[in-house]
Amino acid sequence: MTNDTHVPVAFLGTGLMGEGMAHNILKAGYPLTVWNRTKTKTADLEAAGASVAATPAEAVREADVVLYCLSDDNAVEEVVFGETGVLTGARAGQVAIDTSTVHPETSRRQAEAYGERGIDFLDAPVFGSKAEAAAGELWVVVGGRSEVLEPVRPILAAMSQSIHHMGEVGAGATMKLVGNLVVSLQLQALSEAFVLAAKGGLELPDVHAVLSEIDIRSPLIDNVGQALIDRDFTTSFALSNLLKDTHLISRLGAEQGVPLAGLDAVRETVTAAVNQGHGDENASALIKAVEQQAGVQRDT
Ligand code: NA7
Repeated sequence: MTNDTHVPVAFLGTGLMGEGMAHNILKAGYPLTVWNRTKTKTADLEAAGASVAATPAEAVREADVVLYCLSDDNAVEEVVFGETGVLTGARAGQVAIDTSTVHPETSRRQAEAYGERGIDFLDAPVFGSKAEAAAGELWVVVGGRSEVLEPVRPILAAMSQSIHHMGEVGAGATMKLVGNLVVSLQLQALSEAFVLAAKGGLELPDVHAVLSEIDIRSPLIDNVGQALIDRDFTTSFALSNLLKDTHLISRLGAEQGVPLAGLDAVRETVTAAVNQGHGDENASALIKAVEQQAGVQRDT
C-alpha cells in the first residue's frame, strides 16, 4: 500500500528524534498529521506542510499508518493507552509503529491491544541520534510480522539508511537494548580512558588521534571523543534517556538471567551524573561523574 505516497501518515512525539523523522516522511511526499504534547515543537513541521492535531486520537483518525517516537514506557502508556490516546482514535486496518526505545514487554502489550481492534503493530526503534534523524540516515530494527513490515517499508526507508527485521514483536525493542548496552559501555570506556589519560599526563587530542586510528576505532570514539575534547555537551541524545535505557537493559538482563556487571557500573556513573544536574545534557556528560570521582575540577 505504501509505495503509494498518498497514504496518510500520523506522527506523534516530535522531540529531538521525532521531529527529524517526521520531516523526512513529509519530504518523501506522504500527507502527514503530527501531534506533540508541547505544541511549540510542531511549528516547523506545520510550516513545512504537516497538519497539527490537538490530541493523539485526533491525529490518527484519518491515518493509515501511525508512527510515534516517545521518551519511554510511561510516555507510550499515556499516548497510546491514555484518555485521548491512539487507541481511542484508531480503527481496524491501520498499522501502528512504535519507534521509541522501550521494554519489549511494552511492545508486546501494545501489539495485543492493537490486535484486539484489528490494527497491526511493529516495534521499530532506531539507532542514530539527532543528526541521523534529521538526515534520514537512521538504522531501524524491527519486530513484527513480515506481512506487516513489507507494505510500510517505504515509510521507514524515508527516515533511515537500513532496516533490519529481527523477528516477532518485541525483537526490535530487544535489539535496541542490546545495541544500547554496547553504546553505554563504549561511553563509559571512553570517559574513563580520557580521565585516566589526562591525569596520567597525556594530551587528549593525542590520545584521540591514537584511539581513532588503532583497531578499536569507532564512529563513537571519533565523534564523542572530539566533542569531549571540545567540552561540547549539546544534546543529541539526552543523558536522562541513557539512564532510562540502562534501567531497561538491567531489567532485561535480570529477566533473562544474564548478569551485566559492566552495565551496572555504567548505570551508577550515569545516575551520579544525572544527580549532579546533567540529565538534559548529551549522554557524553557522564564523563562529568567520572571526573568528579577522580577529583578532576572542570568549569564546564
Ligand atoms: P526527546 O527529545 O526528549 O523527545 C521525547 C518525546 O516524547 C517528546 O515529543 C515528548 O513530548 C514526548 N513525551 C515524553 N513524555 C511524554 C508524555 N508523558 N506524554 C506525551 N508525550 C511525552 O527524546 P528523543 O527524541 O531524543 O528520544 C525519543 C526516543 O527515541 C526515546 O525512547 C530515546 O531513547 C530514543 P514533549 O515535547 O516533552 O512535550
